[in-house]
Amino acid sequence: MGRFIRLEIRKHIAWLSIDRPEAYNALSRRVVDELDKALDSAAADRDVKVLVIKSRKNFASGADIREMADLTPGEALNFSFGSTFDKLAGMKIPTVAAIEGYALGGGMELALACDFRIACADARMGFPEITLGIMPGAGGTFRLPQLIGEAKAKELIYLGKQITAKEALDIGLVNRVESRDCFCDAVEKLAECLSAKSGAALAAAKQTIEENLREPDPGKTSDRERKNWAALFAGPDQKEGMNAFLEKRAPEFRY
Ligand code: CO8
Repeated sequence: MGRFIRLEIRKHIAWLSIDRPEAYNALSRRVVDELDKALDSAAADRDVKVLVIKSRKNFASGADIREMADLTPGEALNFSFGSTFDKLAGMKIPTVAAIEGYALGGGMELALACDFRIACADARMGFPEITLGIMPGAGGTFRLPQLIGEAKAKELIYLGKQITAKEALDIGLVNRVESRDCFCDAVEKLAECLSAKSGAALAAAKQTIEENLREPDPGKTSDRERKNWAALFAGPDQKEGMNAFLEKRAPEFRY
């Protein structure tokens, strides 16, 4: 896919990995541009039902500080990764961040833009931006409080300290923590489990959850849910899922 991003598609799962180990996978402009293109490729592939973002050793140590050090405000605006991370968050398929090692700053914001975060027991997470005289700028100020609540989000962002995988699990920042020995298998199992589900139902559930979080007007949320729920009865997966139950067999969903 590029020098720093690899995209491999196996059994309906797109495995997107960041490969810049010498800088602990720091997110340079080029890394993010390659990531953006890889997201487009995965989204355009009708065969892909799940996207996993992974890395070797470290998930991502944040935006590249060397590249940011001398930016003017205008240049900083152009450097921002927000639109790529919004693209990731807006993908129709379920997305998983497989976090090992450091996930800091922009690296953590990348993980926040995914639906699931599964962490290796040795992972270290945090938002150290404040220690650099800046703040999160690619989703951290809204995705983090939405996920873990305002008080904990402010604590992480204001203090900038790193937390362990166990602490991240306790505050709901990650869905699961796995030992190093089980980590890869657990990620693969989760991705396979998601890929066997109805893609249409997953996409509808994801879209409804996202829209209802963005626009939590009580009048609209339940209306939207009802309509999106009913629309699923037009597709083959609902018939297959229900008939499979009645015929006491496993469903075989098409996309
Ligand atoms: N940027 C650039 N280089 C980095 C980064 C980074 N974020 N992180 C690590 N590196 C490089 C180091 O410079 C070093 O390179 P070299 O060997 O050439 O000196 C190499 O990776 C290894 O790093 P260390 O020697 O520091 O290794 P340690 O094991 O001692 O520490 C840490 C590892 C804890 C990850 C440490 O490197 C560190 O604290 N890194 C910085 C983490 C950080 O502050 N991240 C936040 C950056 S700001 C941000 O992400 C803002 C997001 C806003 C997004 C919106 C627009 C972009």
